[in-house]
Amino acid sequence: MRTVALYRYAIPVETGVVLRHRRLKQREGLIIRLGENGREGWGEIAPLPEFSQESLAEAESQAKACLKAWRAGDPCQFDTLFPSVAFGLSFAFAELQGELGEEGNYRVAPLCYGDPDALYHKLNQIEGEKVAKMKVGLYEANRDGLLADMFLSALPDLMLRLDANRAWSLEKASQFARQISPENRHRIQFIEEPCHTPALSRQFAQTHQLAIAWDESTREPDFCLQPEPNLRGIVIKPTLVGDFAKCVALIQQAHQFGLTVVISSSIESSLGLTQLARFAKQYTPHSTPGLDTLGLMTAQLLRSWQGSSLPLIGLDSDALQAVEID
Ligand code: OSB
Ligand code: MG
Repeated sequence: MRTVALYRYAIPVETGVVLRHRRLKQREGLIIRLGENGREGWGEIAPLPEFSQESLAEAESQAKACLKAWRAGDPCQFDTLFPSVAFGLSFAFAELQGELGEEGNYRVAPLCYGDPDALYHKLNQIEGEKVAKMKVGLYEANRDGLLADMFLSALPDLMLRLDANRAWSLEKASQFARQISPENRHRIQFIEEPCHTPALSRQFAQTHQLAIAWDESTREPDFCLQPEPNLRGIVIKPTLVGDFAKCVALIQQAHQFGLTVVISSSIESSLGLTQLARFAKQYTPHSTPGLDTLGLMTAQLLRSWQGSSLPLIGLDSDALQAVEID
């Protein structure tokens, strides 16, 4: 017999979490539970405002229809679903079928904001590859460049990932690049989407001999992954990309081209984040995932992230409400 359950959650986030044009007050999403033959599979469906095309209400009605159909014995066609729904359902199936490993990659690339001392302490707690991530493009490009160069000079074993989210013109990107000392350049692992368009990002990378990575580009309808000069890797956010098999295919293609793949967060709750850590352990074991977003939340949901002391919301909490499916 097949059983299904659906829950809606809302978790307050730390003040000041800004997504593109809006300030996030709480993270909202859905949790699904599938049961069959004494086994369970859980999944999270949480469209990210400003990033996902679908709303939570749209995702919810699609999820309900899928859950009903599956309970009645029908298979699920992921390629017709919203990415967030495909992610949540397919990861729940993967758990149910034992296809998602138990062990997770909980190493993080800590997000750094401007205080080298704070980063120094975080990095000293990290074993293995010391890699941090810095958002750029929000302030003056010269300032971003000076700051990145300072981090690299202060911490000689630091590798830095930068993320510009397509914020720069070629001129702004060049201002940034000119602040990076030649001897520090090779420790910039990559800059995610430096310029307004992929073509400008390519031109920038070529001119300044800096490595880049695709993030937004991987989700464009006509995206076709190709090896190219200065392209070091791709970022995969499964909530925005889609189902398990689709993500695996993209990873395998990237690995064939020798590219680094970073499994990354769309600010899921700890339930989704721990699944992403397990997915990363399984398919990108040599790459530090981009999952350092639990700190934006005030609580964890149902499952605990290794080492986190945030309170855990259980099924009995008001923050989690059962949704009728029929
Ligand atoms: O800009 O890559 C982004 C999270 C949500 C939405 C967009 C982004 C992010 C992150 C996640 O940066 C953390 C990471 O990728 O390291
Ligand atoms: Mg990015």
